[in-house]
Parts: sequence; C-alpha cells; structure tokens
Amino acid sequence: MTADVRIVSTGLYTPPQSVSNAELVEAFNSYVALFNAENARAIEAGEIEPLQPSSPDFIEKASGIKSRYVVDKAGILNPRRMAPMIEARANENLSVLAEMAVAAARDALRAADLGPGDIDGVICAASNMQRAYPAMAVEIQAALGVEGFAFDMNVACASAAFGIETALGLIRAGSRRILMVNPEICTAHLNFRNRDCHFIFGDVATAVIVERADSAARGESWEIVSTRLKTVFSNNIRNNFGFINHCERATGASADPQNSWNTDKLFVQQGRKVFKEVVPLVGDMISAHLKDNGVDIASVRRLWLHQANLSMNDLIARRVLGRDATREEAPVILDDYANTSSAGSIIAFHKHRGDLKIGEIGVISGFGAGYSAGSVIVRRAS
Ligand code: CO8
Repeated sequence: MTADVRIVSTGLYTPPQSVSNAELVEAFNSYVALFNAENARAIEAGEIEPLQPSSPDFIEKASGIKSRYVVDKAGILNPRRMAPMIEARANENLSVLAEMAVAAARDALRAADLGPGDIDGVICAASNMQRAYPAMAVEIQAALGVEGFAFDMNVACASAAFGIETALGLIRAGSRRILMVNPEICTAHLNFRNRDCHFIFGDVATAVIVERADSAARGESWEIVSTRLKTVFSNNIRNNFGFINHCERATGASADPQNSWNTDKLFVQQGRKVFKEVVPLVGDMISAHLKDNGVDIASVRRLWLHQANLSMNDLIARRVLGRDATREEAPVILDDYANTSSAGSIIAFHKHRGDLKIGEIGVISGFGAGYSAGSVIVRRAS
C-alpha cells in the first residue's frame, strides 16, 4: 500500500526592494546612451551597431511583468554596473542564498506549527546554487538545526515540481517529513545589458513541507494525488556558467559589445522558440496527467503555473481547460514578482489556495530550461 503523502505548508521570503519597469528601463536606457556616446566613432564608422533603447510598454505587453523584487536595487539600476551588489561573505557566515531559503523555511515551519526536530531531510531545489559544495541544502539544514540529511538538485524552473516528486519518493521510502526550499537570485545570472531579456527575472525564496499523512494531521493539508515529470533537450534556454569556464582557452575579445563585461556565460534564450515549444509540451503533459488519473477537467479548480510569461500561461491554461481560464483559475503573480524560476508556481500556490474547499483539485506546474516540466496534482485534504 502506498502512503498518503501531503503538502502541509508553504513559506515565502520576498526581498524588501522592488524595481518597476519604468525604473529598470530608465537605467537600461542610460546605459545605452553611455555606450552609444562612448562608441560614437565606431558606430559612425559602421564598425558596431548602436544599442537600441528598451520600453516599459513593450515589457508589459510582451511578458505581463510590471515589477520584480530584487536583493540589490542600487547595483542593478547603476548604468555603470547593472548587476546586483552582493558582498562576499566569510565561510563562517550564512550564504546569501541560504539566508533567503532559511527565511522561507521558517515561514513554512511556523505555518505548520512545526520545529526543526520534525524535519527528516532538506532538499534545495533551484536553478542556480551558490557554489558546487558544500551543498546549499546542508548549509540550510545546519542553520535551521535539522538532523538527518540534505542535498541540492537543479532542474531549472521545474526544480520545485521535481523536488516535490523527490520528497514524495523519500517519504514512500520511509522518511516522515521533508522540507523543500527554492531560493532564487535570478538577477545575479541575468545580463541587465541585454535588451531582449533584461526585464525577465526577480529574486525570491519559497519552501514546501511534505509529510506522510499518518505522521500528523493538523490544520490545512493537500494530498499529492500524482506527479509527472518530463525533460526534452533544448538549446533555447542556456546558462553556460560553470567550473569548466576556468579552463577554457580565452578566445580574445568578442565582436558582441554585450560581451564586454564577462556576460557571455549568463542567461540567454530564444524567447519566441521557447514560447512556441513549451506551451504544447506543458499543456499536453498536464492534460494527459489529469486524464491518466481519472480527473475530469471540469473538476480542476486551479492551475498554479510557472510564472514566466502571461500569454504563455493563458495559452497553457486554455489548452488544458479547453477554454479561457479566469484569473481565479490560473492566478498570476509574475506581474509583481517577474520570473522567479523554480519559485514561481509555489508563490502562486502559496498566495492563491485558501479558497479551495476540501476535496477540490488543482495542479502545480513548473517548466523551463532543459526543457524540463513537472506536474503535481493536489487535492485539498483538510
Ligand atoms: N524593449 C523594446 N523592444 C524590444 C525589447 C525591449 N526590451 N526587447 C526586444 N524588443 C523588440 C525586438 O527587437 C523585436 O523587434 P523586431 O520585431 O523589430 O525584431 C520585438 O521587440 C519583438 O521581440 P521578441 O520577438 O523577442 O518578443 P516576444 O514577443 O517574443 O517577447 C519574451 C519576448 C517576453 C522573452 C517572450 O518571448 C517570452 O517570454 N518567451 C518565453 C520565455 C520563457 O518562458 N523562458 C523561460 C526561461 S526561464 C527558465 O526556464 C529558467 C532558467 C533558469 C533561471 C535563469 C535565471 C537568470
């Protein structure tokens, strides 16, 4: 007999600073003006193309994003820097990514009235870790005072869905309760000098506590009805930053002016292709997952989707429901938060689930680079 496994709480840490599209565009356009002025001769000679300005109207229309929370606003908005300023910390101090995860974890523990002694294991599931080792999860485990085990896993924006599936497996193998955290400082791997994507990401951390239903039945809980994971290789979203960079032979100055500041290993994507290929991949995955579990589409009350692009989510929801979804059925948080990678669908679940009644069903779905996608069908149990 398989154990009944439930999500018993979620937690959220939102950085205190927020950047509006207008503020971001003002900084970007100042950078463009500086760049074009400093390279006027080369531009005049036709050696390089002038950079084009960005626009708040384009950003909101193309993505649905209005603002984003960030760990450091001043560094991002400084046109001579355009990257968050994050001070290096001594090994004795908690890492910045761990600090955010611990705050989200404490929020989730408080919500479920649990303490560190109630947790058997910690999974840190995110799209970028602070370092290779020691694992972020082990640092977070130590900071919280959790005994047992901890490990990191990275499946880009789908990390949380893969993390929930992994927690489910650990519980079925004998663990009582697993804490899964998703700290994301997306602004540290975003090229704020790239007009095509400078507006896409924000920073946040989320946490989810998964437990065996018979271990404790208190307050709100969500039965994990079924999980499904899918990956299909694609070059359309890449982050090539890694330890091998250190050994790669320098190839000289790049012809791309955007590469003037070691930015060529940061996030890049073919946004249009991602859009076209990921919508059917995710829509069909969720539809088949629901069908295979005998869930009537009409009974699905909510889709807590990854928050990358508003039109993308509208199309996925339409593909699943067979009609346009209302904002209540497919809640949006990307207007405030932008794309927060693995955390996006969990923020939506955290903020927009309280009105579902016992027995009602929804789907948490994360998707992104890899390509990777995950679908978690949940039913409110208490
Ligand atoms: N301001 C004004 N104009 C602009 C701007 C700008 N900032 N940027 C582009 N334009 C122009 C273009 O030059 C183009 O002009 P033209 O038509 O003359 O060529 C025109 O606007 C249209 O450009 P696009 O075709 O690029 O615009 P889209 O309508 O496709 O919108 C989006 C761009 C918003 C990027 C859209 O394609 C999108 O959201 N796609 C899906 C992206 C997605 O879901 N990606 C997921 C990636 S995230 C992920 O998986 C996690 C990775 C790990 C995290 C990494 C953290 C850093």
